[in-house]
Amino acid sequence: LSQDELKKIAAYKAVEFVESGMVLGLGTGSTAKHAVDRIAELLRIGKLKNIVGIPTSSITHEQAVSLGIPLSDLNAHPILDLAIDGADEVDPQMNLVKGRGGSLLREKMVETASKKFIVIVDESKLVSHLGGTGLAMPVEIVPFCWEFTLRRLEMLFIEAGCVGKLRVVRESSEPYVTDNGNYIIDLYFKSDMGDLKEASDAILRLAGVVEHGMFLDMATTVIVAGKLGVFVTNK
Ligand code: DER
Repeated sequence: LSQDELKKIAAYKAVEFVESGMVLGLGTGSTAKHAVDRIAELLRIGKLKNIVGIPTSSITHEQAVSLGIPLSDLNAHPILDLAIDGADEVDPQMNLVKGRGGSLLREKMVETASKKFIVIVDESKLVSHLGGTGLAMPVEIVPFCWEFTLRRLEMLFIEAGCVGKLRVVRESSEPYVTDNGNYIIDLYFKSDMGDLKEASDAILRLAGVVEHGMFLDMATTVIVAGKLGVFVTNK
């Protein structure tokens, strides 16, 4: 089974937990895309009814519009029944790194507003601890004096050999701009970044930081698709 087939299996399993009448957070990324496709298919054949989708990015918004999924937003629906989304890393405590697709702010807003949050991954996303070597930890920052903020982020984790890189649009030096008009700094660690909650608080205390890609204690279910099958783990 290819990685994309595993992603599809995890996504379809998650959609089994969707009930008619739900207000749903629609995730972003190649795994969540399968879930949005599946929800639209079940709506089309009448197996699901009265679903309202709350997209976590403009790209998911466009996908849902093209598939005819009724959409709304957090202003109209400040509490959601369920959110389904992918992740870049999942640790044994179900803490996540998200944001390599650049949508971490709206994802975190939607997913913290959801009663339940199902994470869908293929087994390649499972890690022993977050922020492992070579894996980016995204931080959304304001564009104003971004180098100043990048340096301050590096200084926070100087013992962990942290290096920050401004995310640019593929094969260019143009800064990547999020749906919210912000930049993203990807942090790379040479050694363990330490206590995740402390790291999270330290990052968020920096003026100029908008949000980071650690989703701590948020997932209520993780669905992993791998060579041996698909596994559902509840918090
Ligand atoms: O950017 C994001 O947060 C995405 O959800 C990402 O974490 C997962 O993307 P993938 O399903 O394409 O691997």
